[in-house]
Amino acid sequence: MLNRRQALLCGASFGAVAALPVQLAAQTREHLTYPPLLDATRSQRFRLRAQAGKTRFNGGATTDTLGYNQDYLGPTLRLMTGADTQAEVENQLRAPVSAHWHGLLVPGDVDGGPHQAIAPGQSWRPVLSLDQPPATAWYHSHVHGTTAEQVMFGLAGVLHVTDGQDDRRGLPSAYGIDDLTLVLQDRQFNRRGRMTYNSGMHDAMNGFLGDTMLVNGQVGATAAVPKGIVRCRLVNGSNARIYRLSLSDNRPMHLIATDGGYLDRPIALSGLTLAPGERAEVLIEFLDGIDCSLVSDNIANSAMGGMMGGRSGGQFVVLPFAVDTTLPARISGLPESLDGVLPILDFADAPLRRFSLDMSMGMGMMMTRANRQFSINDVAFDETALNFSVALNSLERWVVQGDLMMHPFHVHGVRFQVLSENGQQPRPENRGWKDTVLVNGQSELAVRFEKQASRSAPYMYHCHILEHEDGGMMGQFSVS
Ligand SMILES: [Cu+2]
Repeated sequence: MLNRRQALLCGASFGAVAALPVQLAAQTREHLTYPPLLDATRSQRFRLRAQAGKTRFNGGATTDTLGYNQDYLGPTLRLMTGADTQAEVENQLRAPVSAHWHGLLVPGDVDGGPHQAIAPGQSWRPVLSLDQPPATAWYHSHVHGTTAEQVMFGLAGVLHVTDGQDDRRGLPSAYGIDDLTLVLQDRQFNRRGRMTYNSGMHDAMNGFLGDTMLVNGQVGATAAVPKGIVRCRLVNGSNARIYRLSLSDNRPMHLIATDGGYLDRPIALSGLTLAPGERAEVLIEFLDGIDCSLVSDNIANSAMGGMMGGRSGGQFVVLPFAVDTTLPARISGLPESLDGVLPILDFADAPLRRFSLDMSMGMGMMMTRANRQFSINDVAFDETALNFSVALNSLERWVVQGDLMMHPFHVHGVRFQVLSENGQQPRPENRGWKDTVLVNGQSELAVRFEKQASRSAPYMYHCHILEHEDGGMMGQFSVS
């Protein structure tokens, strides 16, 4: 017999779950689909076209959306490491867009940040030379001031960096069968089913939280999985929502990769936290043929400690899994080891740099959107001003402090190790290579600068709550 928790989570009743997102009550049994796979490992070239689209979510009205090559979101790009790939990004929209390769270790001039905005009607042709370990990365528009809105309406997609060796590693690699790409986003719809996003005071301050869960742009879908080991590449593509993920029957999730790629061996976790911009790859066992759901705690993360209506508590279903014995179960055992390498970095002599992610709580900010005060070390983002420079191939120790609420801190073009969180050993999900870390108090990072970024094409560091980023919680640095 199901216990109460299982009954609530497995769809028997949602009425008693007093948690957002609420629209999960409208759950259907539609099959989850996956973004089209754009495999550029052989051709070593791909094209993206930023375009306007129309999408019908959850049987509601058709709503205006944005996408790369499609109506909402973009294809999953598979890129070979150790190779050069010719990209082309065309902008068919009436506003500038970009394609930032979040998690690719590429130089500043091809990073796709605010300095590589593509004007309407124009194309951008960067060459992406990859020499990093296999990883799940993603891409999204990153034009300063419109990032939150453009990502909200769909300008994002997933990147798989591969070396073609996953079969040797014993890892699931059949796209959409046992290797599942899952883009987690929360959104809001009006009564007619149109996606709404009006970044009012509350959203501007705390970041947008929607009441409807989307996976790969779908509401209420169920993922069919084989009766074996399934790999989930979890991408938090939400503007601001932090997920605390677990499985409804408490079976473990085996963490195999963080932002920067594989760990040295799987770590069995009962749950993991995934903040905006972060990725995690987990293996889930369905060998017993029993269904379960990916669920999340409801986390409010409000600057006003819940006074503004953001309530934490409860759980909601992110994605139900249904075992389908007709699907090929290729992998039936967990790998004992992986080949991810996390070197012990000698940072004793590394320069120390401090960052404070600041939110002004003055009345000015409360009154108007124009007076929002987001900054890092009291300096709001200025596209014309370089904040600092670092030496190529150097290592620095960064201490990042968050103001008032939790902030996911992302650095372009680098990878880092989390040395400590509030003086403690980092959480298990932060023990691999990272490019984004949720700062809840203070985090200490060892940052390695392996690629060049000139003064005219610098790297960004910013809060990945997109409303905070657009509001100025961002800076830029060069590497030379
Ligand atoms: Cu923030």
